[in-house]
Amino acid sequence: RIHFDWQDPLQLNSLLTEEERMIRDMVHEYAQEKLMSRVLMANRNEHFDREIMNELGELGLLGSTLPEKYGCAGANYVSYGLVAREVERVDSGYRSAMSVQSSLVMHPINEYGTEAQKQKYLPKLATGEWVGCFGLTEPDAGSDPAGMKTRAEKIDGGYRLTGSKMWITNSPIADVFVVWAKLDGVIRGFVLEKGMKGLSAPKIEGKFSLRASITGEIVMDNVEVGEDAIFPDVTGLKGPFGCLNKARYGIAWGALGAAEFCWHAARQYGLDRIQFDKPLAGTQLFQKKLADMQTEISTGLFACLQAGRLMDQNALPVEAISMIKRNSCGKALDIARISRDMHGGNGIADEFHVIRHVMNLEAVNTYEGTHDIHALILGRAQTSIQAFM
Ligand code: TGC
Ligand code: FAD
Repeated sequence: RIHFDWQDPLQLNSLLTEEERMIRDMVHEYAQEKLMSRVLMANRNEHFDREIMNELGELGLLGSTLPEKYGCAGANYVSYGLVAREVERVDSGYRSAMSVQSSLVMHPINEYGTEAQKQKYLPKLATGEWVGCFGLTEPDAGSDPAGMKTRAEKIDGGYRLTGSKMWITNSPIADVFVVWAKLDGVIRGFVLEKGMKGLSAPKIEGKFSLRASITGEIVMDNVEVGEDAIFPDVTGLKGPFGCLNKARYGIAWGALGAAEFCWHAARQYGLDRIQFDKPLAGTQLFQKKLADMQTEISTGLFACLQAGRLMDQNALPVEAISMIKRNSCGKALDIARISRDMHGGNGIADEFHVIRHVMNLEAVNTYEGTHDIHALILGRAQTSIQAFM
């Protein structure tokens, strides 16, 4: 009889290269040793430890898919996904910090920036010396970013930006701000820097989700930038969406990492906890829930792996990214909620970590396109009828 590995039933591990496994194992060790030990108090006190960015940089995990000539690791997208899974196994907020820096700040600079912009920003973002943020969402434009009100106007020698962005990961500690604004009615990308006159990034307090990640606004009150601050060649929504594609792909892997934590925790809890003179894991209802978790996570990871292989060949349609982002986030949230229930009263105590994943996954299911928005993207793709409006 062939051995059944309950943790990897479909042998995903066998489809990874030696290098991919090495990167995964290195990040697993780092995340379990250095992140897991911090996360309880970070979440309780709503605190992001800035030092984590330097640690991620040292391990080559910031902008890891970008070219080595800018100080990046030049890894593939499957590795990027495996990294997201290991970091998010600990906390979605830590994965958020990493994926914003990598996919939403370094990726657009590399993809749309001038050589001078690349040389100026990428090496320092790669080491974590600088932290970046990405401003697309506004108080009145979330799912519909085309409705943004932030404006750029041409002035002598540059541009003047006015407007505000809302719900921006990393903004209060950011050195570099990639922001999207309308110039003569067309969406354009700009790189702003901390300390510019009129630029501020107040922290949003009182989040009950992603408390170990820092989130804020970006307020631009007549911020003047030079000609060198604009991305010269990208116009329209395809600019920001090109970044979201990479981030959504990483989230699809990451959310399943959080789900795996919740699944394994429920299994162990069920083996340890005796009620009615037997372990909870010996009841039919408990086992059915564990089987459902195992099935959803294992099949979901295969979808992510296939997406990663296609992305590495530049052959992944963006609609497929919507499918895996939506599937992973929705399933992970369900799994975390069920695991919380399987922990009984202990399930609401932060020492057991599951309630933190539940709260985090609420936001993960919302940001980078909500669960329903991705359904509408897929609905449009198969009917040719757009149902947004
Ligand atoms: P639509 O007409 O569909 O498209 C407008 C233009 O954009 C192009 N496009 C894409 N390009 C590249 N990749 C994609 N995925 C693209 N999707 C669309 C499209 O081809 C078109 O180009 P062109 O040249 O023809 O003009 O635009 P729409 O206004 O109808 O869009 C509707 C919708 C719902 C699909 C879109 O607005 C959407 O995805 N909304 C969700 C918004 C969102 O995801 N926001 C994320 C903010 S960032 C964030 O949450 C970071 S959290 C990070 C963390 O902490 O981890
Ligand atoms: P809305 O768009 O107002 O949606 C509210 C509800 O209405 C949702 O259920 C949605 O699915 C539904 N809905 C909307 N339109 C339709 C429709 N046409 N048909 C049916 N249902 C619809 N943004 C950034 O730019 N940068 C960041 O770094 C960033 N980080 C974030 C971090 C956190 C912790 C959070 C919570 C958000 C972050 N966001 C960021 C913003 C995030 O992308 C938005 O919250 C998200 O896109 C949804 O927008 P909204 O909150 O305005 O909700």
